[in-house]
Amino acid sequence: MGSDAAAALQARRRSGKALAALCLAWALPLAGTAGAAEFELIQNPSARLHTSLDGAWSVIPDPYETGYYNHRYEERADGYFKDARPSSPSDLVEYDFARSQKLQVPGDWNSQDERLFLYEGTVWYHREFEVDKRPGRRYLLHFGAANYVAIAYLNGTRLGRHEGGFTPFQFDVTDTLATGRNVVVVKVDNRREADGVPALNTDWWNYGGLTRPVRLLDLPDPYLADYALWYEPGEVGASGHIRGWVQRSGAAAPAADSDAGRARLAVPELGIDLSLSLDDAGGADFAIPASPDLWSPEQPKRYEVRLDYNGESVVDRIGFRHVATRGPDILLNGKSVFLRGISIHEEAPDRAGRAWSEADARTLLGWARELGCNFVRLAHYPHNEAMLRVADELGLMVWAEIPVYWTIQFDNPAVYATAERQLEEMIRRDRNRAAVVMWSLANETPGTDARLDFLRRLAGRARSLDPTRLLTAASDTQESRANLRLIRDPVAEFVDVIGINSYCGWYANAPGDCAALRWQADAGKPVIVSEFGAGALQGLHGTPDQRWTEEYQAAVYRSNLEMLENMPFLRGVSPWILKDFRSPRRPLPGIQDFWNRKGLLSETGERKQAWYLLRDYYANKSGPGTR
Ligand code: GCB
Repeated sequence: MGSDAAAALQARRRSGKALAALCLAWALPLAGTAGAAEFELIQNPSARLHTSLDGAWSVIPDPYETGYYNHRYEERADGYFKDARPSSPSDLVEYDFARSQKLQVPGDWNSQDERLFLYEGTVWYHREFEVDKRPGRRYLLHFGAANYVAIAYLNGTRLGRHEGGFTPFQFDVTDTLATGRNVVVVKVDNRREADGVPALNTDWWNYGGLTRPVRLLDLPDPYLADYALWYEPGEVGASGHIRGWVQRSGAAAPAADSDAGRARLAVPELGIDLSLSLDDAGGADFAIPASPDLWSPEQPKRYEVRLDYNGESVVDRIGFRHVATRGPDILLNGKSVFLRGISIHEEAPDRAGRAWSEADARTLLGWARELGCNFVRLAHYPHNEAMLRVADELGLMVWAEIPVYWTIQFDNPAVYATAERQLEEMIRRDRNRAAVVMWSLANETPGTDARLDFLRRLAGRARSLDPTRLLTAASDTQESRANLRLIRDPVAEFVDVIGINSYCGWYANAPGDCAALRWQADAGKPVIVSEFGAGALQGLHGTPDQRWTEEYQAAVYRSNLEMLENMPFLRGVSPWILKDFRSPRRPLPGIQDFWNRKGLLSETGERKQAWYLLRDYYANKSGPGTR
């Protein structure tokens, strides 16, 4: 979304808020004040008419960038690997996608070909598809994610470039698409760069490729580009409202006599059926008095929401709930909750590589439920959309985050722009998911002024895009004085919930020391221990002071869980981590073998002793509003 569009949305929200008090009849839609340009991300792409481009793609790994640069290493004007074919027997074309190796999309390349296991660089993806192009329609080529930089071409035309490995992007290909055979080529480059987000150093595998679904969307013109619905409680004794807005595509207003001037919103179970009149900029706001059954972990109620616009019907399932803080409390639907969580990386539960499917999400989040969780921290980047939708369904509150991780270049404006864009793409994709209760801006970032300015700006942007959720960041900035730990990160000034990563018993202190630690927090805001943990090789046994044994890990859990009782302001915990995950930082032979072993489960899902300790702790932590 361009800044005009964002400003328009904010303006619409402001106008909507002012008018909400006046809007007593649910049938009265609020007029917008938008001046929105075309949106860059379509809402709910899988619910649209589309052709899936998932399956086998031809690939050419290209470590020397032969397909992109000439021998002087300048960008080629035309891009070489665009599906050239020799036109005569004497022609020289030194590649042939048709006879090249195949990889599955969605999927990372590292886990599909041993030779690409540690590969970081460019892989060219190629696929042909047939289309029966219909006049008057708009076509979007939509990518769930590509790690890290993707440059896409359709039928030889460069569509554009996207940076950021975990968020969706799209290109309007209405003019480039042909009837009949089409060729899409995507250059995906997963090299880590000092000015990337994340930058050079992380503690997870740098899986490259087209890691999430690819779709060709077939849409009316204009189409319903975006929408948001959320619940706002009323004053005591008064009914709440379902609030929201819709936005069509296209800058120009459609002809006055066309159908495209109105949209219809229906939530049948709530008796809502509303005709919305779009303003000149294509938007409309609404505030509908309503008393839905509110979404919660105990009752993850979702309503079918149908939006009809210009001949298209988009169906979503949306939960309504409200989240806020009051002093050190996190309030869900007005009641204090304790977040019984676990951190999760986006790795497949039953095979190597990145998770992407609904089945993956069901297994991973099913494990979280078995552990007794009502909360998951989806670390350290936006996970695939299925994770959010399944969390909605299962009643798991979500901490969603962007990969502003460790030492990125906080003083580089281009890096800020990249981070902000990833934040925007995450929020735009997931803001209709009741499960998401907080957006996280960063993980363990060093305490400099540049970092503070950077995160403050990000917080402002997040709030302007979504004023309905909490903001957090995981920090490790704690002062230690003997057994006292002071939570003193200045980000507390502009986040709602303070995340603290603490590795007592693993990187510092002996396991038995943790229970004696005392904690002090001055901000008067809720605190979540967003990480603690220890490594263990599943099946390796010994004494509690022997590193890597299940007993050592269990000892760390035992004393940390006891320590949590010394934190009166604590409102949640998400230990590190559900399952062992791949990391190049973890080479110890026979133990790690490039796995971070802090999982409560092995990489194949076998439980370690600490799993049972955490499960029992959560089982005994009574009720949702525990504290
Ligand atoms: C941390 C990081 C996480 C690491 C973990 C570890 O503090 O936030 O990304 O994987 O520690 O295992 O060291």
